[in-house]
Amino acid sequence: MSVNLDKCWLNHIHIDHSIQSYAFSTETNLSKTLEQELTHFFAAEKVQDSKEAQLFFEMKPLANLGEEGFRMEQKENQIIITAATSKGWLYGFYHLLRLFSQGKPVVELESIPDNRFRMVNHWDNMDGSIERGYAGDSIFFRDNQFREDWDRVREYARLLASVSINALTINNVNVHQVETYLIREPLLSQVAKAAEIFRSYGIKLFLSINYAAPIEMGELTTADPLDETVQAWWQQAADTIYAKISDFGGFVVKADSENRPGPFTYGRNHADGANMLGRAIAPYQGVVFWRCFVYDNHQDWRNRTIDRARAAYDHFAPLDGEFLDNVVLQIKNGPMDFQVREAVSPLFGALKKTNQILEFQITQEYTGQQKHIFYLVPLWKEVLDFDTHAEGEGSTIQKVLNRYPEHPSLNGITAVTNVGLDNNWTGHKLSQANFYGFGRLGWDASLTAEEILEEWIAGTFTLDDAAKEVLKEIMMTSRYVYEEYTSPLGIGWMVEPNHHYGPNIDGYEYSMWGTYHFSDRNGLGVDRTVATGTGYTSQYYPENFEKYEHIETCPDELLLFFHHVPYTHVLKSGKTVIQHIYDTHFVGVEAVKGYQEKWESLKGQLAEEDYENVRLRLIEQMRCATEWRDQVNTYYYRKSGVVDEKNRIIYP
Ligand code: GCV
Repeated sequence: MSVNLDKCWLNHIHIDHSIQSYAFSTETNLSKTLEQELTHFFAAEKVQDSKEAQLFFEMKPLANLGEEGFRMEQKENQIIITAATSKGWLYGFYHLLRLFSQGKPVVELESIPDNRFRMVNHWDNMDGSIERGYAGDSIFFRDNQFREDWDRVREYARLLASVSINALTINNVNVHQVETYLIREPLLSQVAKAAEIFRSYGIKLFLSINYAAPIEMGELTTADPLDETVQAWWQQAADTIYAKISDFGGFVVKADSENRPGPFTYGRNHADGANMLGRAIAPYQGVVFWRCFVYDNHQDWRNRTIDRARAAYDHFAPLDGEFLDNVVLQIKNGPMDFQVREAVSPLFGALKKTNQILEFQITQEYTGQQKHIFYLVPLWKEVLDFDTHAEGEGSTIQKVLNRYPEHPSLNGITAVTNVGLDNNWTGHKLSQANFYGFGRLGWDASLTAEEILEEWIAGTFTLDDAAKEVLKEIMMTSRYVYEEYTSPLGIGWMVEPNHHYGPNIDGYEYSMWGTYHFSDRNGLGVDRTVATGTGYTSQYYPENFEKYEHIETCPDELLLFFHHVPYTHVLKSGKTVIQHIYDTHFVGVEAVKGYQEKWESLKGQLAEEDYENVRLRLIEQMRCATEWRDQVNTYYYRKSGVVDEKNRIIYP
């Protein structure tokens, strides 16, 4: 079955805005890609009855637009897109399509991206499986080879560029199996082919690498970053790659993390490791993304002084300023791991002399695995708008990303992508909105979650206004609803271990992973205070430290992330913790039931395929939410012995 962007956004071009022809102001190196887009656009049936309007492209190096920005205006029947490069034109053209799909007029505007890097990371394995992938197998690999479906890769590049993504990695950060390494032949030529396709859409290709590759490949006995033979090995590796792909982006590295090799083995630190790689690719303007997801995953659950949440800051904050200019630290949004609710990583704002990129997770590992509806953009907005107080009030994460370091700044946002071979790319049709939203936020962090959703709905479906509102309401509430029927008040981690789907309240409680809730007969939560706990709160600037350190000021939704409290503790809402747990679990399941009814009301306005896609997944969401409710409520009733004041069914 063919898959293309018409199954996604950019689908509904409003007829009043149709245009008849296009022209270029100067002889330029117009990219083939844009030409194809225009051909595609003008060939579409929907523009054949169009008015006599003309689209005009102007190439001017306007200083304020930079390399990627564009300017747009309409003069009578001419729409003019001005940019310094054909990439800027392309982004401008996609923006125009977005306006058309929403039936909006062209108003004069200049648009430049908020982030230098807007990137996605694939966790695709060479055998074709995807770690934490929920939309089918890899679009790149099968049986330890490239699939060589280059048309599909091209469609994907188009999908990415349409939401302004300008960089990607194609392979998993967990790099196994030496015979499938991509940094050398026989697979490097295929990487070059993929890079060529992405290049034509303005996207740079990066590779994840195994830090111990010289050993794994049987060529050296050490991977010590200060060892000259190791340095020479990586230099040679870099030379080989750049000889094939002159604009190769660089490396993404997961080192000393979850059993991956790294510089710790040799008594070296992360700056030693990252800089060694940075040096090898610096002559080619390559960039190293070095992940900060580094923690002890062999923790003793009996030891309550060790706190996984502390780890990234403890490892990396002391190294601020020691990284080369072409090294970027890649930091997950929270200190734990993409939970439905967790605190924001205190590393943002702590690093002032180091390039940094914020890592989100589009793929719904802990957030319903593309079987549950979960519109992630509100969660991401919360992170970007979080005030670190690094330079006084208003030092939001987005500002921190733009501000540090001043020279040079390779800032950005990246995310683990959620696409696979499924016909609609993301398995759950509504998960497309997360992919779309990530790209849009990367370009313009000031957009609201609602604005982004409206854009996506307009480009994807043909719905009347009432139906649009129904869909918006479902999606805008989905994060809270998911949170209600899963783990309470910011504690997280009550999922089935390994695959991370469905409830298992004590699944991680006595494990080595550092992810505990410490529920006993009196109470629950992790004490991360300086006064009596792990001291994690001290990693924040004073304003946030004060807020989180004290139960009285700690927001309810993060209470159990920061504090261990009795079941009878009264929340700011006026409810006890135990009653809150009971109530939210009942309310959450009812809300999913409501989603089912609302979705049924949309039948007839949606393509049957899309309608059924979500209807079937809602049945599973309802089953799973009910399981969560009953397990969590029963568990806490049994632990606490406190009865539900509304006398609903809780299994004794
Ligand atoms: C790619 C979590 C996930 C792992 C993932 C890891 C990471 O632990 O469960 O699948 O590994 O994060 O971000 O490296």
